[in-house]
Amino acid sequence: MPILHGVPLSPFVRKVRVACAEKSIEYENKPQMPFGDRTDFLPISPLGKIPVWQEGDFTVPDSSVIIDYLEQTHPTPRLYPADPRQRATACFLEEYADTRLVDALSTVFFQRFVRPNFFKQEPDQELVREALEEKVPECFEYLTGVLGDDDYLVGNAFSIADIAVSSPFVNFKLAGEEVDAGRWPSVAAHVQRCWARPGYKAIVEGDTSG
Ligand SMILES: N[C@@H](CCC(=O)N[C@@H](CS)C(=O)NCC(=O)O)C(=O)O
Repeated sequence: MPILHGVPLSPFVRKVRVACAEKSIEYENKPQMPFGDRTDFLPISPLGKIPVWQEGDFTVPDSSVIIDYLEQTHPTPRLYPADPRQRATACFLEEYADTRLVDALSTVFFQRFVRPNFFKQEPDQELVREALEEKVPECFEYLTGVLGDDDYLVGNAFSIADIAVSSPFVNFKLAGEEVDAGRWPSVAAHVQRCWARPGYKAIVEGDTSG
């Protein structure tokens, strides 16, 4: 059986878990931590990051690369739009989510959840303030514009873009935050719509059950 290396709470590991749930791919999870001594892990993850996907001797790191690989090996249901322009848009939105959105949402998660629980350190409140007051609103305004009146981000069909965008909101929730539905109603509804999908629902419930 394939192995997914990486702690489940990572937004990048969760992307792969959701993709596997959508495609009904079975795997074993090995909860590799993303910090501390990773010497033994470096041979299969040259950047030292999680996740890594393993099938026997074959290993591949990086959530985006892994899901693209799984799309080739398990084409249905498709997670990438068939139309080349829509596919390009979906891949860019995945990149936006993996960088700008994860930075905004995971900063709050790291300060409020990881630092106290794993490092016995107090959160840096200035970093939390900057994220919540500056980075997060900028992201939510952008996503509001992309969504328009649609249910999903690209071609109004669930895709890799929706997986990548909705995943770090689980970490935001673990940090005690949620989208202000009064200010960004379409973003709030989009996250809930993604989380309600079969397979994704159990993942969110498991990750937030404490
Ligand atoms: N582009 C990578 C990013 C993965 C990533 O940054 N993972 C974090 C954990 S959430 C990590 O392993 N960080 C450890 C490090 O940067 O040294 C992907 O999509 O898989």
